[in-house]
Formats: sequence, C-alpha cells, structure tokens
Amino acid sequence: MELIESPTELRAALGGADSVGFVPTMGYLHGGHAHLIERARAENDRVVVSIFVNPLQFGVGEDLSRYPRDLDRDRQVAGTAGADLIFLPSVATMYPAGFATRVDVSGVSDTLEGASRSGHFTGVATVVLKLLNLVRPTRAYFGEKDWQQLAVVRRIVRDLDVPVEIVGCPTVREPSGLARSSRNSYLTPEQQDRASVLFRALRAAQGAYARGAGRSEAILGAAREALAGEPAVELDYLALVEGETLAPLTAVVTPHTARLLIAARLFGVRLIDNVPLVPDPSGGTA
Ligand code: PAJ
Repeated sequence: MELIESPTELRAALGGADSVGFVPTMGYLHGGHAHLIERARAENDRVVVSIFVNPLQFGVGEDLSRYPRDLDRDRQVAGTAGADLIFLPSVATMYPAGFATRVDVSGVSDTLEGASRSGHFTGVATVVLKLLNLVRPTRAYFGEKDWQQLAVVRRIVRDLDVPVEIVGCPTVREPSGLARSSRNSYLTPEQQDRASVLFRALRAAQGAYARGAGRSEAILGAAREALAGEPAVELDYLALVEGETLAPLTAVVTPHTARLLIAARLFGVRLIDNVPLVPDPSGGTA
C-alpha cells in the first residue's frame, strides 16, 4: 500500500488512469469506510483513500487532539478493501501560511449538525472541495451515515460544477444496529450496545410510519418513547426532514425523500444516525 504525502506525487501516481475512485476519510478506518473503498474498487480503475484529520471542521472543545489514529491498521484495512494508495497530506500542505479561503454552503449547512457545531460544515466543505481538486477523481464516495454532510457535498458539486460523480453509500452497522463510527472506539462494548438505542428509536419511528402515522409529531413521538428507556441518552436533535434540502417536515407527503435524523450524547460521546422513511421499514434501514 503506497503512502503519498505530496500532491505532486499524487498527480504523478494517478496519471494515465482511466477512472479514479476517491474515498475521503479522517482515518481510524472501520467497516463503514471499507464498504466505501470496496465500492470504489468495483467501479474504478484506480482507488485513492485520503486520511486527513481536518482541524478546520472541529470546533472548540471538540475531539481534534484525541481523535483516534492508527496508520498501520488503516493501511491494512484500506489495502484489504482494494485501495491502490493512501493520500496522507500534512496540515501544512493542506493549509499553508496565508490560507484564507472558506467554502460556505448556506441553507443545507445551517440546521441540525450545522446549528449544533458552529463552523463544522464550512470546514468540511472547504477540505472536501480542496481534496477533490487535488485528487481529481471520476467518482467520490461518501457514507449516508453522515447524511447532512452528503447533502452539503452534493450541493457544492452542483453549485460549483465540480466535475465528479458523488456516490452515496448505505450505513454500515454493528450487529446491534449501532452505526459504525471511529468515535465508537471511545465507548466500551457494553456502552456501544446501549448506544444502539439510537437506531432502535429510528426503527420505532419507521414502524409508526409504516403503520399509518403520517404527521411528524406521531412519528417522532414513537422514537422519543424508545429513547426514554435509556437514561444515558442526552438528546441533541431528532428531526424529520426533506432529505435533500434538510428542510423540516410537519408530515410525510412524499415517502422516499423524507429522512429521520438523530444526534445524541451518550457516555460523553456525541453520536449521529439517520434512516429513510419508507412504507416497509424492513426494506429500507440504510
Ligand atoms: P470520516 O468520519 O472518517 O468518514 C469518512 C467517510 O466514511 C464519510 O463519507 C462517512 O460518511 C463514511 N462513513 C463513516 N461511517 C460510516 C458507516 N458506518 N457506514 C457507511 N459510511 C460511513 O466524514 C468524514 O470523515 C470527514 O468529514 C471528511 C468527509 C473526510 C472530510 O474531512
């Protein structure tokens, strides 16, 4: 597994490729990342994974300095999943002295994660656009687990005519239903099991919808009831929104575009998850 730190070497290594699949990450790779890499492998000539813990997207008091890192294991996971090379730029390469540009996506960035984590999506948007410009991939792969991030990235690509196809991939989960996340490593196995209540709550809401609830209060009420059984949950938000714009919905009019999103702190760790609202929840738990 080739590790490349310099953008010039990266360009040279990718020269002549018919198609390039790109999976941007912050490392500490798990099964969710591996799924994106496998998908990129299946659809492209060359596959690049970037690992960059982006300081610009962490707020004051967030976990930048303790964000988990394990490059040896990342090389193994990326290699097994089919990556050709890892792009590992330094902070000085990405943000040299004088760096002054920010990418701001209004609307879709303003609510939910954006409201709770001031500046977060500006940091994500800026680094993603920069990485896309450095790698120049044919396709870039993002997880639905970070639904709002995916919506922000799709908005940038559409608004700024970035020549890339954005591919959204379903959320990979633990057997308990907990969405896989690098941050799960902050939790003990028992805490991880208890944290799966977030997914159970989303499933309960899906179930209420499948049984005929159409108004957001009734759908969200079913999720709140499930959350009430787990005292460790400090709920940040639970919202029913239109999936592309993230605009709040008072009722589900068009299924398949409605999305339920949740963020909560459990045992000191902030976790997020989301599911689509589909008439049959067993067919759409991604
Ligand atoms: P990171 O959290 O490392 O995630 C990298 C990619 O993996 C994202 O597209 C994320 O949605 C996806 N992913 C994470 N957990 C997943 C899961 N359980 N199932 C499916 N996909 C999953 O997201 C970031 O990094 C950063 O914000 C980044 C886009 C790299 C910009 O810095």
